[in-house]
Amino acid sequence: MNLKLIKKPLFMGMGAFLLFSCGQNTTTEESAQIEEESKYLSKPLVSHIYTADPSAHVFNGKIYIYPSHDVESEIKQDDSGAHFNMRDYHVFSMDSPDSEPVDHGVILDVDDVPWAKRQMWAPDAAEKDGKYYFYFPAKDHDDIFRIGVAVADSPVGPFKAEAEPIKGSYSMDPAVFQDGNEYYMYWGGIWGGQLQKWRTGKYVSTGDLPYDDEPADDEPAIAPMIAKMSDDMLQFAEEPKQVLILDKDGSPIKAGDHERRFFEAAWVHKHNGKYYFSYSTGDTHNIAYAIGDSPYGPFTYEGVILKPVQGWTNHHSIAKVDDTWYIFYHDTEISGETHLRNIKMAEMTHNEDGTIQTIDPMKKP
Ligand code: FUB
Repeated sequence: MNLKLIKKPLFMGMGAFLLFSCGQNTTTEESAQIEEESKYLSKPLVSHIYTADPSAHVFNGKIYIYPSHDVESEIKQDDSGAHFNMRDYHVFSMDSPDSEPVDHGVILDVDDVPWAKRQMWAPDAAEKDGKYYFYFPAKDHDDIFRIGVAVADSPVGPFKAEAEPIKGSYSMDPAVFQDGNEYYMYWGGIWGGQLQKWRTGKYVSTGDLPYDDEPADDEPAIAPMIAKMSDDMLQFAEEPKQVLILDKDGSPIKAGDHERRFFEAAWVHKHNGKYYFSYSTGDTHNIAYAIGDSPYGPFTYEGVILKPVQGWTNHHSIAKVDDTWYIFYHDTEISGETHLRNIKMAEMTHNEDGTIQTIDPMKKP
């Protein structure tokens, strides 16, 4: 995340338009209310705490959402997202897409993770043989992002963290995808997520700015990572590999192509035998997607699933509930502050040809 580039609120000009278009009988206050009510596609799912980066899964017929827990802290905003200074996680369940989410409370705190120091960022969870695995990134005591795992007998915890992060893990935004009996972790994020500092296979930081270690604009963009999980779900079962995102002509998307290159927030879902790799484009604020024939890719860039939300970050997950696909995402409707977000959900539709209909989060259907 680049926090210098905090986006201006979207649709700033819309109020003026409504004032003119609502006619003489509409007061300024009423117009403002109409604007407020009409500008978001969905309403916040949770409002008693700030929540972001929702990873949703259906376990035993129920929806479980594992979000980040945004908090105000004394840490100043910087270019690496230091003020996203989260320290614990809650889990939420929903009986159906229309029901109110139930908060099951704190499932993991930074103080319960020996290797972690700060910044509990976007997590994910998986179920295998009746056990639940909660994957989370945090900065270690050297301020390097690692990915940890905590285990529970129930989707709502209590989760017990392993004493060490996953061996060979780095960067952030883990997402675990189940394909039959196999589980794969995707991860990574550039700038504040540090992925660009691992280009040599080791952590190398040549400057203070998050973009100092990026490739040149005409070089291939930094790729997200994948590794199959071990049988016990606690380690990688193989050397991590890069996930290639290609243009339609088969060439890798370039680092300078900010509209389409991978930034953070990897997610994979499978539909009609195809694998869909979706991700945030970061400073251009879209959730984009690419399609492939294997969990390893390569994936060919296809388009945008979710247009920019209100707030700098855009981060999502995708889950099928009964026969309907949903996208879970966040914005800053409640706080107006980029680091104090609230989770939302909306229906998502695959077209007959396998493409996905673009969703505008700032527009009522
Ligand atoms: O919530 C902290 C970070 O913001 C996440 O890890 C990123 O994906 C972005 O949403």
